[in-house]
Amino acid sequence: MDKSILSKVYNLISLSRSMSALFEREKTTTSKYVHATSKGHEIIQIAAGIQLQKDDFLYPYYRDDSMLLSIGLEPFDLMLQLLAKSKDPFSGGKTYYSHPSLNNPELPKIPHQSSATGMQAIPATGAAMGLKYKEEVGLSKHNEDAPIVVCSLGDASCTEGEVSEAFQMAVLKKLPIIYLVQDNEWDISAKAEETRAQDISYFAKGFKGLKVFTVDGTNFQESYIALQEAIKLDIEERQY
Ligand SMILES: Cc1ncc(C[n+]2csc(CCOP(=O)(O)OP(=O)(O)O)c2C)c(N)n1
Ligand SMILES: [Mg+2]
Repeated sequence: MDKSILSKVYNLISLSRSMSALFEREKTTTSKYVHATSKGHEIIQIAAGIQLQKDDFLYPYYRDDSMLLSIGLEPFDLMLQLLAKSKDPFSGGKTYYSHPSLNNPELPKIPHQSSATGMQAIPATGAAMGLKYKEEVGLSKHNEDAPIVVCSLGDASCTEGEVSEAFQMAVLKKLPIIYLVQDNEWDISAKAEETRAQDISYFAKGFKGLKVFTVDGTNFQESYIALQEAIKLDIEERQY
């Protein structure tokens, strides 16, 4: 793998991990309220974020700090939101920490986030439907850089009904969307055995036509290659 990619990734991981350490420091005066960092999830998030283009749509969830850094946001941007400052690039300090929304011409687009877990699945699928429609009616061109949607989810949020509805529609309409599920086997205070009868890879395979990749999200090469393939598939499969 290209050494410049690996060195960029290493820097992003170190940056993200040091931000988590700072935010979680016991005596810190910066953040006393609840927020989840991306600790332990850095690699899969960065493998996804560095492959996104400016016209793609991203639906991250509250744990996706590393993904936000890897699409080009600065630690300062995330800190402005953490401290609810008016110059926060997401919502001018109006939304909860790590509930990003972004309309920067140079970065992937992030529609506004809800705090209810899994709620991003249906709007994200709708955005994919919109991308497909624009190509079908000639409002945008289909080429190898055609935009896609990435919807990031936690494992427990996938036990919710709306995620099933989103999967159903994505395969029925052959939509350009990747559901990136980060499985840490936890749902705040409940373990995987308490929240689900099977893991999400097994569950997702029940949706005929949904291509499922299962990777070790702490292995960069494996994560990067699977996402690269998923992005390529999404673009290739939508030939109208
Ligand atoms: C609909 C809904 N139910 C419950 C909550 C409370 N809640 C916030 S985070 C969370 C755990 C989600 O776990 P998972 O999706 O696996 O994400 P993780 O934090 O483990 O990455 C819960 C239950 C919520 N925000 N929304
Ligand atoms: Mg979880």
